[in-house]
Amino acid sequence: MKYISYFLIAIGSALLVVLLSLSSCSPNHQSATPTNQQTEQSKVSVQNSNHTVKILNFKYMPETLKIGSGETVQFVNQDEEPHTVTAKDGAFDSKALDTQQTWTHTFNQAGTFPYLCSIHPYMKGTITVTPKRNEK
Ligand SMILES: [Cu+2]
Repeated sequence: MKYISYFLIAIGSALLVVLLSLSSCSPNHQSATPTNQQTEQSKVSVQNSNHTVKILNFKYMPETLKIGSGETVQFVNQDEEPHTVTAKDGAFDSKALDTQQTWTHTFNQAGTFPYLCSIHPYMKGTITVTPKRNEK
């Protein structure tokens, strides 16, 4: 009787080892996202994003954002649906962002930049970029 239980334990642990090694061999699903190109930065001062726009419940939050030129905005998709951040004039396009995916863009030019989600075009937002004091 003693030997049988040892035997069973041995079989059990062997099975466990096999299962563990199988699960660790599962293909990795990491999406290979190409690094986002940012508009060429003339300044070295800005590295981190200065502002964050959340995308939640099919809305950009905040919908309108005022920033200084040279500043960076990080967009975070917190919906279960994919969304994009696409300039109306085509100046920038995040392409589809999956859940929790982020996209950052540096706005070096002053102006008003309306954007929308190319998947859900009723989603709209605006970035207003004001020139820096020491500019021109
Ligand atoms: Cu969308």
